[in-house]
Amino acid sequence: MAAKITEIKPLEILDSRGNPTLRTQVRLDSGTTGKASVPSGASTGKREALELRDSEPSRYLGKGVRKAVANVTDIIAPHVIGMDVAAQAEIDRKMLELDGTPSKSELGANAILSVSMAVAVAAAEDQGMPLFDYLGQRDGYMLPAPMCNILNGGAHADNNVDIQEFMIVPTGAKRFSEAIRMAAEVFHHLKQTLKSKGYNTSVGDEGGFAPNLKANEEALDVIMTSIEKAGYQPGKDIYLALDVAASEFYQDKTYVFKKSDGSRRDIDQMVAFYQTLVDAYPIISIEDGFSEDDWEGWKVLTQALGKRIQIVGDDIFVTNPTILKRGIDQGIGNAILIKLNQIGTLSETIETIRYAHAHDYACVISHRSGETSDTFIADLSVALNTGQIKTGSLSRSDRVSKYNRLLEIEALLTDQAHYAGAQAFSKYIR
Ligand code: 2PG
Ligand code: MG
Repeated sequence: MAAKITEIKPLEILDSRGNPTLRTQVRLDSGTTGKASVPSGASTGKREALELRDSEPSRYLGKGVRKAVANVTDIIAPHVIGMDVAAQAEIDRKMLELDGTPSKSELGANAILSVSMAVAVAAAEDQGMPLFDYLGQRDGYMLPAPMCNILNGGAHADNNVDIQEFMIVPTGAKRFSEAIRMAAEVFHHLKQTLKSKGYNTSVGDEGGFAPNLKANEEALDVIMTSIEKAGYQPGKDIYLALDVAASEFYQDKTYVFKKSDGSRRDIDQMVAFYQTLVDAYPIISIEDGFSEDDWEGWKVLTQALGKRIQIVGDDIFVTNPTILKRGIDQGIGNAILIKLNQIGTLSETIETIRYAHAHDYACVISHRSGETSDTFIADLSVALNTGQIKTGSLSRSDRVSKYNRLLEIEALLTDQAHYAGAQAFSKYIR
């Protein structure tokens, strides 16, 4: 018989940007405990579940989460204490009921998610199972291909680069540990390449470098050079991926490269811009190439490039099964970014992943730009066999903690740990 929940204790802690967030601990009658911390985004989608903040200007510039903490203690805990810890779906449903809003604005998605995740962690611990195995319950796991964001721009960096994330994907590795080594080597070579050009090598929110560059394309050039210097072949050993986060610079139905040269592009010009990039560089994935409010642009992009590359919806789908369904029906994208805190419970996150997979949409499990050392998403990516994870650069503990957890899982699984690598992108590798 599974253990019962006896105590739920939330705590206001700091995330990697120095903003408050929640860490919640769940205790069971067996004595076992489980903890989980909630991340926080900067380039958030409008339709994300609500992150409840106190808006008290004198505390943490209004970003405190004491209300969310109180909602866990005063509203969620009294109803969830006594429940069977293995009843994840029931517990999540109970919290949704207590909240009663579509956007989780009553209790806060941060409050709800901290409990939802901590319950799973405690349940796995109680059964003496690694979290991925408890969530996955299957034979045969796949280690995801990491999408490593080694150059930061957009809302994650104080530089003149409009595109938010420039990622490398070591598809040519044989094992996950080899993929991480290759990515880390490129990261170090990138530092030298930037230095040799007289550029700044301080890092942005996700641990990638954040230099001022001559143009967005120069980011791709310095990364290509660094891949080669590290001894790898771009477009064979390592591919490139972008998160444009275009919602951030969508103004009056056009896309304005406001951080660099101020140039404006309409839908056709944006598609042409991406086409040029995909022709010139080994790009296999573009996320949020168009705004969350520009479904027409998304359609045009999917028609133009959807057979050649992965087109990932983040802000547009916000991990929401209902919005994803609408997107799939309209032929928008061919993959979805998965962020637990965009939707606010583990059960709904898993529902979205299952729905995507059933419709042949790939899923990329993702961190947020504001993170903690929590490694839940590493286990989730293995449990659901998504084959892809995006969790930042090869520096800063908030980013590498997830990679390190995946290295641990690989070691734990020994020879059963199949690395997704090229297989995850087999439709697009040319
Ligand atoms: C994104 C994420 C993570 P943020 O846009 O994909 O990289 O950024 O958490 O700021 O939304
Ligand atoms: Mg994104």
